[in-house]
Amino acid sequence: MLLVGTGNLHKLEEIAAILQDFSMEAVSLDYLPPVEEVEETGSTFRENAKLKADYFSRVAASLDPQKRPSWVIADDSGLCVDALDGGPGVYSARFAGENCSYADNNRKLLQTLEGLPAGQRAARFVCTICCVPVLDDPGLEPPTLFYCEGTCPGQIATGEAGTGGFGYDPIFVEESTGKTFAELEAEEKNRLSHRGQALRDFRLKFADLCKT
Ligand code: ITT
Repeated sequence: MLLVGTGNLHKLEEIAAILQDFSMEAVSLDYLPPVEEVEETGSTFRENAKLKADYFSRVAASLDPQKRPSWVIADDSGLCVDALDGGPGVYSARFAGENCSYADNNRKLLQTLEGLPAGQRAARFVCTICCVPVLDDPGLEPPTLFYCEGTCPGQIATGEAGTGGFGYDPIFVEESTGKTFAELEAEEKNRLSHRGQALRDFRLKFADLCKT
């Protein structure tokens, strides 16, 4: 069983769709006893993804062995804008302040880039998945941990367009389609997105690991 360690229901929905026909049953955080919110103190996507995956793996290890998931994945992701030297990056969720809404973040980003010409609005979405085994599994020594990454290039629009997706999707114009992520069908976003790429990478690496 694979535990998908995210408290973000939009991410969960995308991950569930991409892992639909995965070789292992996938469960969400609802499967665990109530968990705390993990403090994302890392300065990179990898560090934060590992913090989350390690924490959920420890909680999962406390479950009855018959009910214990054997693997955990956690996703740390964000939007990196060239004109902001890669920001907001790992601070994407709280760009406009602690407990801000997606709309606050979008407004703040549009305002920050106001007046910047098209050629200088380049950005990319990044997703890092950290996959860890649930600790104290005697069959896995030493613990195998691996990372999967996906990057999706585009531009920050000058206004919002589209109603799909979540977060920065209405203001992120994906490079190959010229549409915002919020204008794409969910399947198309998953085919092109940072998260879709990272999860396809995960599937390959996981399948390889299972072979050895
Ligand atoms: P978990 O840590 O529980 O997974 P979170 O929302 O806090 O949920 P992150 O710390 O990884 O997750 O922050 C990711 C933020 O980056 C997210 O809140 C959005 O603002 C943005 N983001 C990531 N992927 C996105 C996507 O596909 N579309 C739009 N915005 C995205």
